[in-house]
Parts: sequence; C-alpha cells; structure tokens
Amino acid sequence: MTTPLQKTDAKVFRLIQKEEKRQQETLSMIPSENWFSPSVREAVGSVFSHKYAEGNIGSRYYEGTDIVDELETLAIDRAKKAFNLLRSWGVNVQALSGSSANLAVYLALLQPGDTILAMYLPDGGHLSHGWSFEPDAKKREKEVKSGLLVYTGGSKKVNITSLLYNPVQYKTDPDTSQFNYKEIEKIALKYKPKLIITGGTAYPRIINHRKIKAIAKKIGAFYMADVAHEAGLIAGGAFPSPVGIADVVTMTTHKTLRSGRGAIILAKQDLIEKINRAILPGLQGGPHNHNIAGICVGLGEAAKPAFKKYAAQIIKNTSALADALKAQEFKLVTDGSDKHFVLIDLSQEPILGRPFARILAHAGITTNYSTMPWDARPPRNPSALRLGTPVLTTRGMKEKEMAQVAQWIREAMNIAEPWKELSFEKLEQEVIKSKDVKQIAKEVKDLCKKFPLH
Ligand code: DSN
Repeated sequence: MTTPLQKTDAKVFRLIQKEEKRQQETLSMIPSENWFSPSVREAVGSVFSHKYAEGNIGSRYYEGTDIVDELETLAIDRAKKAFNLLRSWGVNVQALSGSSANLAVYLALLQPGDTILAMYLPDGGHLSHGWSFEPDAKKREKEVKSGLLVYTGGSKKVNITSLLYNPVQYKTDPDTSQFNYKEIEKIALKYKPKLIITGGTAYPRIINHRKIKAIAKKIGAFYMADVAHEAGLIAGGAFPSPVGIADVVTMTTHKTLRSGRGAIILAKQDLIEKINRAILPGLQGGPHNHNIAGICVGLGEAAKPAFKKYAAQIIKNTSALADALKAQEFKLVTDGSDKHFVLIDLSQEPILGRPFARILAHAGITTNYSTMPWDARPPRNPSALRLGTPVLTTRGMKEKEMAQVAQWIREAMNIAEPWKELSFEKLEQEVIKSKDVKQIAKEVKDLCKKFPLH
C-alpha cells in the first residue's frame, strides 16, 4: 500500500524507512533511547498537533480546547496513578522536554543568582542542572587532582542555568564513585543553595532521596529529583521513587517510560501552580498536545502488568550485562549497576570512549561515549562508554543475549587493539575495511531479526 508521504515526498519517506531499518537491524544501547508502541506513535502523529491550547485545563487563551482539556486531564490522572501521587501533589505535562521542565522549576522557585547544588556533570549529572567548563586542560587536571568533592565552576559558562544561577556541584566519592552523603551535607551547609538536585545521565546507582531531603531541610532548600532516566523503572515498580519525599520530581517521558517525547513535572500543589505559570507565560507558548497524547497512551501502557515485567527485566538484563562485561575483564564504574545502564571505565583499555563507540557503531552496536568520575579528559574525548538495556529489553531480549553482547564488545576491543596509536579518522578507515568488524555487524543483525521491534 502506498502511503500519502510516499506519494508526496518520496525523499523524506525514504529517510524514514532508512532510519527504521537502521533501528531494526542494530542494537541501540543508548540508555536514554527506546522504541514506542504503534499506539503511542499514532497518538503523536494525530490531529492534536494542529491545535493551539495555551493555558491550563479549563482556562485557555484559545477556543475549541474542550477536547484538549479532556486529553490533558486524562494524561494527568494517568500520571498520578503511575507515580502513586499523594492527593496534595499536582502534575504538569506541558513542558516540551526535560531541560524545559527543569528550567520551569528554577523559574518558579528561584531568583537569578541563587545557588543550585547539583551533581557534578562529568560524574553523571545533567547540563540543565548547570555547567561551566574549564577549557584549560592543565587547570582541569589540577582541579581533578585536588581531590575536592565540590566544583564551583570553570571559566566558560556553557548553558542558561549557569548564566542565570550559581551552580555548585558535588562529586562522587573517589573510592566508590558513589554519593558521599556526608560530604554533600558539608557542601550544602557551606554554600547554602536554594535548591538541591539529584539525578542525571550517567550515575548507575540508587540515590537515597530521604538523605538528600534531610540535607535540604536543614538549610531550608527545595529538593528536586530529576528522574528522567528512571521514570519507567519507577512507574513499573522496579526502582525507588522520590515521590512524596522530594519537593519536585521532573522526568522525560521517552526513555525507560516509553511514552513519546515530552516531560512530566510532579510537585506539591502550591508549587505546581507556580510551575504552571513558569511554563506559560514564563517559558513556552502552546503545549504540544500531540506529545501529551503520546504521553497519555504511554502512561496507559505503563499501567498494564506487562510494563511491570518490562521494568523488572530491564534491571535483570543490566545486571546480567554487568556480570558478563566483568567476566570479559572490563572494569565498570561503581563495579556494577542498580538500573538500566552500565558505564565501562576504558581508561586501562587500549581504546577510549569516543573511538570505541565509533568502532561499536560499525559493528552494529550503538552506544555513547561518556565522562566518568575523576577523569580529567574532555567531554568530547572521555574515558568511558555508556551502555543501556531499555531497547534490547523492549525487543524481548533476556540475560542470555546480554552475555552475547558483552562477548561482541570484548571481540571489538581485541580487533581494534592494533589500531590504538592511530588518529580517530585513520582508525575509522581501518574499522570500515575490517572483515572482523563486519562479521560482528552481521551477527548483530541476525540477532536483531530474531527480536524485531514491533
Ligand atoms: N541526552 C540524555 C541522555 O542521553 O542521557 C539526557 O538528556
């Protein structure tokens, strides 16, 4: 059957087909990615994208919004159920992304110049929690070697959070690469932030929300838990929830939650009203109703027993992947993981994060290079590699397949070892010529065929 797009714009149609084939025939191990159900995609591609609906339920600046109101009410109700919300908490589903959700919280709760205490970005925090980079490699190395568990910023403010507010960041413990709550408390008492944030992109362990809330309480700060990565694990009952402990919880909806692209903010009722006003008129115009429709459908799927199994299997798969990688003699940051990804410390391997991610991409395994604790290397060429299991688990893969993946990753490192002195470009030329890399890509494709994405 010919689709309308195929008829009217064959070029874009072909690109979509090519991208779908790429996703089907390779293993996406980027932990922030997932594959949505056809129902979520149908909702996202629906007529809701035509409608303007600035404002909140029952109080919009546009006519014709009754059905959008119904949709948003349903999405909010489903979010309340998915995250076991207390009656005194409210929900916003209008933020366009995780970064916008976080900015809306700052706009609602802080004044420009206020101090935010968040996790050090190279240890696994998030850019939207504030970041100023130190471009001078010597100064960077000196800072890392100082062993200090607090980072007050480099000379280059790289994002709006660091331009508007004063980010101070806590690092992980040098011995364990995990949170050192005593140090976080000392830093909080010294710098007196108005807001403490946990969460981010590359911290593989459980965070003790009660301990952080207790620290925030001591200094009269708000506590915001950003659970963008863990949202699906929490909704599936496989991971501890900050709801009812933190003052605000933010998340994206397209990672483990598998609900289309967007964000959800949960907060105590008085705060959510301020946050609603920070979203509009503070930051955004009309909400993306089609994405809210996707979120709504995804949350409906997350309420089903199959999603609980999915969330539990993600954790089992990651644990199996961690064990298998260690059996292949890879070193893992924190020696393992409690959630949906692992971070491989490649600092003692012949090939580091960026080139290794490219080698694996040619072998059909899509990952991303990452910074890691106590690594002075720059973010564009760091020592670690982040590998997640949400998409593999969506495919129906289990522990056995994780062992196979770990074996391919070791094989790829062995194949690449002789190229360790080459520049990135020359190394890639060798990878492209390599029959051994092609062989792994073929085996990956065969495995993908056995576990198609529906
Ligand atoms: N870009 C996301 C990630 O990969 O973790 C976070 O925003």
